Amino acid sequence: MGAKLAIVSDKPQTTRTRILGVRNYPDAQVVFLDTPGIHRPLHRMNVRMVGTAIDTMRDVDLVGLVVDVTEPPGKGDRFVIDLLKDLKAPVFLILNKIDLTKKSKLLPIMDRYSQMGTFAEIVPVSAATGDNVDRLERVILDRLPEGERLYPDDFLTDRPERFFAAEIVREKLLQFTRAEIPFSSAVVIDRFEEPVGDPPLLRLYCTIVVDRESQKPIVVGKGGEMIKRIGIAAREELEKFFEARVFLDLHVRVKSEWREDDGVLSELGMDGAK
Ligand SMILES: Nc1nc2c(ncn2[C@@H]2O[C@H](COP(=O)(O)OP(=O)(O)OP(=O)(O)O)[C@@H](O)[C@H]2O)c(=O)[nH]1
Ligand SMILES: [Mg+2]
Repeated sequence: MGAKLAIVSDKPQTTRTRILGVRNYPDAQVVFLDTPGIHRPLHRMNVRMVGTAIDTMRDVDLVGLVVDVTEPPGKGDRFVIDLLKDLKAPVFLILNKIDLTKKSKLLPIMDRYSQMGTFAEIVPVSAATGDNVDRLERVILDRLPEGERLYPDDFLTDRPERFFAAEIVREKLLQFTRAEIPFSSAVVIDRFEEPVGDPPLLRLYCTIVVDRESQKPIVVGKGGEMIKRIGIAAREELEKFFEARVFLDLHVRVKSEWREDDGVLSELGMDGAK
């Protein structure tokens, strides 16, 4: 997209909502929709996440299934590929992380996937290095239906600024914590004060929500060490994203069973199946 719209982490189920990004080409416009991954839902939150993914794939002109080329296809992949069989839209298989694998390993992997389903294209890429991403873009453009552009030229995303602010804080929380914390926490923006002054200063008041009392001291850390670390890393990235100085106020609050709470989930932008 030319901008970072989706946070990244080494833990599964990082993306919780549908994120729209628009990319313009000289003679085309592509609206990319990133969704949560399809997984076995253990909480109401995860039911909504999977619902978002399934709704989105029924709604688009083309589906890109992104898989990790370093892991052999398993039961989960088979489940998703079977779901995709009912779609009218063409499905591309995107074999990601080719920077981590030998070229000679690619063909056998492609074969295995081809036996599991029908793909309009199979495209190996590296999201990390950008290798072959231009080819992926070209084959996407080749398959898209003709039509008017859906968004103005300067439109980048449908998500508001406070969504990205919360996601950037959550990315650092995911980066520095382990075990159950990444899965059982969320970030809420309590107040977002537009940048004022010269140089501009953005004031952000955030709450990190955890599921249980015992998780609070983990996120706060000894003598507040952990929350400070999260705050420093988040502020650095927020300043780049918003091109402003940032004042960041972080709190931790326990809200038990928040992943089962429809009100909280909607507030967090997890609409689920509509
Ligand atoms: N080496 C390598 N690592 C990558 C590549 N693409 C993604 N990763 C890593 O893979 C991990 C997962 O990346 P995400 O962007 O969070 O993956 P996702 O598919 O969006 O996953 P969820 O949002 O959790 O459903 C992160 O640690 C990334 O740094 C790649 O091309 N090469
Ligand atoms: Mg993601």
